[in-house]
Amino acid sequence: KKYMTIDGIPVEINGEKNILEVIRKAGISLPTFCYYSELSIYGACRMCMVENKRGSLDAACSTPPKEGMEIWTNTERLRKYRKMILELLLADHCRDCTTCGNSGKCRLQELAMRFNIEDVRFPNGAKTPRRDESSLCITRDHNRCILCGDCVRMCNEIQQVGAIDFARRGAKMTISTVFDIPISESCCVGCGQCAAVCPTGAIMVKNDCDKVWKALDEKDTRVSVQIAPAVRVALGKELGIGDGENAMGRIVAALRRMGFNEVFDTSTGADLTVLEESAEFIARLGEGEHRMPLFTSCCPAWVSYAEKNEPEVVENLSTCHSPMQMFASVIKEHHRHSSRKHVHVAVMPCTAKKGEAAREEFRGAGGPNVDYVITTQELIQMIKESGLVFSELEPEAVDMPFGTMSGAGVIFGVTGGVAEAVLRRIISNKSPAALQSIAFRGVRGSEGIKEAAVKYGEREIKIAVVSGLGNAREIIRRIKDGERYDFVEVMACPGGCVCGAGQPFVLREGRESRAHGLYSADRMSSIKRSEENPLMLSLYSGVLKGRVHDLLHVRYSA
Ligand code: HC1
Ligand code: SF4
Repeated sequence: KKYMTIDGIPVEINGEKNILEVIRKAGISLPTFCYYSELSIYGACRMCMVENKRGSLDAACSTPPKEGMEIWTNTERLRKYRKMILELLLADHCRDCTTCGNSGKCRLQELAMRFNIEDVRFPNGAKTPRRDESSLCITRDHNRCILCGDCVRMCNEIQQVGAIDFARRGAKMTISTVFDIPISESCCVGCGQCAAVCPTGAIMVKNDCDKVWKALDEKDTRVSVQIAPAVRVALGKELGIGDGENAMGRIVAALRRMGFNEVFDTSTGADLTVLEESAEFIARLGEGEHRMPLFTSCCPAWVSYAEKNEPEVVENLSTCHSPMQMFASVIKEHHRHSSRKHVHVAVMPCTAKKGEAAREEFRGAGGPNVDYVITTQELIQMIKESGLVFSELEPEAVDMPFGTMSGAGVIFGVTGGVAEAVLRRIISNKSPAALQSIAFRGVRGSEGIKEAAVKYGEREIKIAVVSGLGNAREIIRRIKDGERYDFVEVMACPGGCVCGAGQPFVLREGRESRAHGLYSADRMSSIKRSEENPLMLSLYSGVLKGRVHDLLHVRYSA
């Protein structure tokens, strides 16, 4: 065993890449702006400096631990140093905390409080406000940027989209799109992962709460809402329950108290997607190798990525609407002849869904099928604004007649869930043991690329499950190099929708409890397979009769 000494206490070194991880393991919350274990080390913010026994300073994030090393994390010199960094950052910052959408979640604000910054000794040199509101998914404000580079590394290393980068030098340095064009005109796909890691309010999720309140305030308007699978397991930390705990019943109760007239579960739409996508998959298998693989298309950031960067795969995208859009088509059709105005809202873990809702393909005669998308974070804000004490709400069920869903629809929210749901549908053995064996074929788990093989008749179906757009790029490279897959599930956010950028941010460890929350919801569900959802039959013989293609399918083109 190897040990180093932190503030006079020996701490074991156990494979940690840097002393920051050893220090945090020892229970000391060393401050950082630019360190994420999943991103490369940038070492720019210098907040994690520690003093070594020779009296010099090292950045903990970029110093590997060594046997016998002695460091101090909280000396007079370090406290002064950290305060100075914070003051310099604040000197160049707009400091409009009370009206900033990130107030209460901002790390600069948190550390300024923690280090008791009561005054800034330097003149305020904040840049003139320069906002980019062009995207439907994210907003950017250069005035709040501290140049930590977290967004740049997320977009370039994990998502491999490359929409933003550092530009200019010295005091003029900024984060920019190519030629500083509006972000909506860049190759950005709206995944929002840059906003998820931004420690300040420089990149935030677009906020549409006011539009939803306005609809709720209109006297004669029917406002219906659907709740995505992943939302139910992510409200925890912010609303006083455990992260990963299934809060669906309480969310339904909260939405009703806010004034929503009808409350539904997107998992019902997911059951429709499973039925349509399984049929499409089997039909394509019959058409031969050249039609494979089938790529899922329920993740809008992935669809946008394929359209912008991988046009050759676009014709292999499933023609199925996403569950959100399938459900919206059904509910809008259901109320089409009513004289009452109908506004449909979707609560999603995802920022890119705001862009999906606005696509031409998903407009009906009276406008978009989903009028507004709000993220989990916006839902939390609306619950807080309502004054509802979430943890004290009594859980309620969603509304009929669209109120049944299967466990297969619920697990859509975690990476591998779509593939598992489709397998449940197509495999002929419907025994509980077969269900179990699908779960252990390799589709579960938080790895970015998973592979599974399943027998279908005489044929072996090869499946890839991918989360994170960088991994999607890797799978496409493998396919171009001759690797054969039949079905590829892609979710743009690492871990799937449970880690969507619209959710309260969690580090890698948090993903497990959210995934676990959805798998237990599936276990508790009395309907396990989409085709066993009794609602499906009545939809196909009712609202969808003769309209399946029109209401549930779309042709994407590059
Ligand atoms: Fe998702 Fe989906 S699972 S895309 O991740 O297919 O956002 O939760 O709602 O539409 O069901 C997101 C989640 C969500 C759709 C479904
Ligand atoms: Fe990059 Fe996604 Fe942010 Fe767009 S939303 S800049 S693609 S990380």
